[in-house]
Amino acid sequence: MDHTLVLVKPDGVQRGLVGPVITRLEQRGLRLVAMKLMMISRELASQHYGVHEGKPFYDGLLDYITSGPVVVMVWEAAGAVAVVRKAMGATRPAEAEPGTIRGDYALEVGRNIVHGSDSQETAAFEIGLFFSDGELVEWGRSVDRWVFE
Ligand code: ABT
Ligand code: MG
Repeated sequence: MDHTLVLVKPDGVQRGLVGPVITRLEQRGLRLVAMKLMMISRELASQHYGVHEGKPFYDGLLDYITSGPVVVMVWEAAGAVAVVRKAMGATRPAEAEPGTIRGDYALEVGRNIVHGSDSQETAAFEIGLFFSDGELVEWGRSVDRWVFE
């Protein structure tokens, strides 16, 4: 099944939104396969946001993502990348639909609570940045047959 990397960013952790983010993804039916709380180093941040290097918002983006602890997770489902992107809502929270994480909890692009990988290739790259293979837990839930076809 497909995997995607989800971060609860420093603002989400500071605001006590780790629980709500996890609850939404859990209740949707995705399966959690890895999770940790950590500080992101400037080095790791520059790898994670390497595609944005040179853009005007790049330095501020690194300041933001390294400004406090984050919760990093890998979630599993068929089509996990797209499912999570939709659940997060638009990058600019002012444009995010109500009912999405950003649409319910955020207002500004530089305080948008969560990150989710934007393609399967990006997901594989980002998961490799944050986790070793041995940290991904393969497990089943008794409810899986009622969630996954
Ligand atoms: P991330 O989950 O952080 O990657 O956000 P998302 O994939 O929704 O948006 P992208 B396009 O990857 O932007 C990465 C971060 O850069 C910030 N940003 C982006 C700006 O501040 N101004 C901009 O004009 C753009 C395009 C917002 C994104 N996340 N944060 N913080
Ligand atoms: Mg992105």
